[in-house]
Amino acid sequence: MSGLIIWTYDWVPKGPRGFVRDLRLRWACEEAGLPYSVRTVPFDGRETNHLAQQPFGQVPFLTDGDLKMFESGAGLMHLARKSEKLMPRDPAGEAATLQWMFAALNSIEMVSVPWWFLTMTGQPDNALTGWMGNRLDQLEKVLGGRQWLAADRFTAADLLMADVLRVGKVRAFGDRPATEAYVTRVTDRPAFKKVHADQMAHFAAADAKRAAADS
Ligand SMILES: N[C@@H](CCC(=O)N[C@@H](CS)C(=O)NCC(=O)O)C(=O)O
Repeated sequence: MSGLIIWTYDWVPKGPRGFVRDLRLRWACEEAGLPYSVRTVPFDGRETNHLAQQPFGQVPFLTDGDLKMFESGAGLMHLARKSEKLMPRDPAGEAATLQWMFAALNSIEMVSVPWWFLTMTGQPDNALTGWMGNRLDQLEKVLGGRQWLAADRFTAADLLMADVLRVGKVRAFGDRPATEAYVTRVTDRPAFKKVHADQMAHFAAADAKRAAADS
């Protein structure tokens, strides 16, 4: 298969629309001006139907010619290597970008996703609330002193961090003005708006296809 292909589900329920992580890869391609296409695997039967591409039955995964990758963070690193717009080429800028990409996934999302899950399942004051608050407070201090996480300009680290932080429940948890301004700044970028609309349109088209098949 030639060219960059971002794989996502053919359909998802309304709740996760706009947040399915193929958006991270679409967004990076748009920022970098990398041509890509989007293809799908079935949502129904995901537990078993594409384990060769993504061993947990999830999306996204990426193909680039003969190369195949799963994990949105790994896919983002792959794209960041292709474009200086996503990651500076000087060693210090690259190191700063990589460390903040890992921080987004391994220090913030690692807490925020289980915390979000517990709050969504009727446990707003759960065992992770203190941990979550601490992490967000620490990040608020960082973001109070800078516009961007790395290299004094937008990088893939901001794309990933803002994507982790833009979840409604996370934004509404406490008052952190620097973080809120940061999320707004990053998600105001035209590339984000485009890929968000594209993902919503993708799943709306899937609804229409399902409705036509049922009628
Ligand atoms: N760590 C993975 C997480 C992927 C993930 O959670 N994907 C969600 C969609 S955003 C999914 O496929 N959920 C369906 C499932 O887990 O069955 C990554 O960043 O790629």
